[in-house]
Order: sequence, then structure tokens, then C-alpha cells
Amino acid sequence: MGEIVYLALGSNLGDREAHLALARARLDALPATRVLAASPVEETPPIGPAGQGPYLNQMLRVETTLPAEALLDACQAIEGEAGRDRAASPRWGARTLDVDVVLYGTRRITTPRLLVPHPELANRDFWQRELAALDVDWSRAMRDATEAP
Ligand code: A4P
Ligand code: MG
Repeated sequence: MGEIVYLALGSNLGDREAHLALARARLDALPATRVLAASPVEETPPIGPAGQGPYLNQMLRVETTLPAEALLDACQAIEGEAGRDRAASPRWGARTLDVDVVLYGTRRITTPRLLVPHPELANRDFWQRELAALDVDWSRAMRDATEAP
């Protein structure tokens, strides 16, 4: 029995559908990790610097026994496999693939590498819609998240 985790996928460069599909497949193939459900894919206007195209976004429900930072490492490796060049892209700039940890069980995580629940959850209506499509009450999940003892 692992943790139930919600991961947000985003892509606004290249073959966006293919990048989301790659992410779903690679996440499902991680050790002790299963993709249990996926929200509909939706196209969203870009948040961030001007001059970038629309995103495809999708939320995944995943069960994993990977600790949160190991899961983040895996997400970043998958971004790299999709051709994400972190150095070339400014914060919130265009990217082939972004995989963000939105919720990790009922945990609140505050480390130099990881803020969970993702601080932008309150501001991103598309994540809120996608979580609702997976039967998650985002505001309650944000409120109820607690530091591990
Ligand atoms: N990091 C901290 N907390 C987390 C977390 N919960 N999940 C750290 C993932 N990463 C987390 O991320 C920078 C650092 O954030 C990571 O090294 C990790 O240690 P990054 O992916 O390199 O940079 P970024 O994505 O440009 O920055 P950031 O702040 O993560 O941005 P977001 O929130 O990922 O936003 N517009 C639309 N329509 N749809 C989108 O999906 N996404 C973004 C990126 C901007 N505009 C968008 C969308
Ligand atoms: Mg990110």
C-alpha cells in the first residue's frame, strides 16, 4: 500500500499529446508505482512570460511507495527524456514536459526542493477542475495536509 499522489502534466512545445503519453507510460513503469486514473486532457492559455503557446494539461492519480523526493527525481528524469531543457527555459517558460507533484497523500512537505501541496494549486483553475474530475476536493486537500511527525 503506497501513498496516493496527484501529478500534474503540462506541455506546450512540440508534440504535446505525445509528451503527455510518454509521461503516463514512464510513470506507470516506475518501481512500485501505478497510474490509477487520469483526468481529461485540456488545453489552457499559458501562465507566464508572453510569446508561448497554449498548454495541454492533465492530472494523474498515482499510487507509489517512492518517497516524495525520489518521486520528484523520477519526474525530472522523465521531463529530461521528453527533451526538457531546464537551463534554456525561464521560470514558467515554454516546455516540452512539466511534471509537478500537486498532492502527496495527506502530507505537507516544505523542503528546499519540494513544496507540497503545490503552492500554485489555489491559483490554477485547470488543476482544480482536473482534480474535481478525479473526485478530489482541492481546497479540502490543501487545508487538511499536515507535516509528517
Ligand atoms: N519544486 C518545488 N515544489 C515542487 C513540486 N510540488 N513539484 C521545485 C515539482 N517541483 C517542485 O521547477 C523548479 C523547481 O521547483 C524544481 O527543481 C523543484 O525542486 P522547474 O520545473 O524546473 O521550473 P518551472 O516549472 O519553470 O517552475 P515552477 O515554479 O515549478 O513552475 P510550475 O508551477 O511548474 O509552472 N501554464 C499553463 N496553462 N499550464 C501549465 O501547466 N505550467 C507552468 C510551470 C507555467 N505556466 C503554465 C503551466
Ligand atoms: Mg515544474
